Amino acid sequence: MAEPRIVTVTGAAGNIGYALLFRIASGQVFGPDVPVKLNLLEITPALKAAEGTAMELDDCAFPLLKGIDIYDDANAAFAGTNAAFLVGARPRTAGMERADLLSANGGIFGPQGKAINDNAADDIRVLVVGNPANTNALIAAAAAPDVPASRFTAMMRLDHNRAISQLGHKVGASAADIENIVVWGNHSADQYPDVSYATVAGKPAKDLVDAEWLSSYFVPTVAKRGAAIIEARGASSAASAAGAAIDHMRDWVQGTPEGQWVTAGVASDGSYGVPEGLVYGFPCTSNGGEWEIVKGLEISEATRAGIDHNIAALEEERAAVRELGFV
Ligand code: NAX
Repeated sequence: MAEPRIVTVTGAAGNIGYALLFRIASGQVFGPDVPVKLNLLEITPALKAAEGTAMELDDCAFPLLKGIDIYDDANAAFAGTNAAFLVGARPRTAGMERADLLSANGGIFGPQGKAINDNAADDIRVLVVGNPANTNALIAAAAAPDVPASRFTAMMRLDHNRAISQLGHKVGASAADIENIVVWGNHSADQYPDVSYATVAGKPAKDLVDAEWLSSYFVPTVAKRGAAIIEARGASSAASAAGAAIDHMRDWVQGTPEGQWVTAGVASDGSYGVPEGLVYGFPCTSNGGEWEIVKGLEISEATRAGIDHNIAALEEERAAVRELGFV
């Protein structure tokens, strides 16, 4: 059997952590032949709750799970880590200014980036889930100068999956029939879900839906789905977020299917006019363990406006955290 992969999950005692850890332990990221060891990172007051989750992981007797350790120290939690899911973050509370939110998260993702830089394995892959995910990934990457920026990614896959489902419901197709949708930009209400290149059972999606439905229903429904879930459940997306995190890391490690792309938040190389370095939702393929931005797509006027709107939003966030000294 292969050597165990060390997987660190931050915010392990939280909602998403509870939905995520069991799926990692069952082999859904690295495959059915690769054992895993889990490192759970939490803040000190949540260590006991993390212990409870670890007890339940134990009780599943997963054949691939080779150990669980719980930490409140980032350097220890990232020692030898091959894959990191950065889920724990400071949520926005009533009356909190945006600068305070960015500052509080910079205080989490900066030190975690440095701990990854100093302790993780050379093949470290990082997925930032905690919001504001794109900018938190930027902060973590900036604190890790010895790790290629391409190894720090942000989760746009939940938005991507939501877009697939909404299109599927509209045209009466299953998710498996839908390919090459993309959600450009930021994991926020600014995002631009785009069916320009999507196909449904091989047919162009654009021919199956009208522009009015796209602009007045599809785009806002996908972009505001997180709020709709909170309203319905009384709690934010957890299992679907964990599912998307699994999809992202699995495709990164094992590759995307031939001829298909997915959405990943990756550091821009300047493609589509997105300023270099911004962590931005792009159509991506993964081959040999590296994300690659799909190049050369024809960009419509509507898509251009969506891309530009997200550039402005993420530039603003970058300027704010630059002012705070995080990047
Ligand atoms: P919870 O509040 O249930 O859990 C968060 C956990 O993080 C808590 O147990 C807390 O103790 C821990 N934590 C806080 N600071 C930490 C630190 N410095 N080190 C380690 N652990 C720390 O939130 P949950 O519902 O699990 O959501 C987690 C994050 O995911 C939030 O920021 C949320 O906004 C974000 N989301 C991102 C999504 C995406 O698509 N990118 C979608 C789902 C979700 O909204």
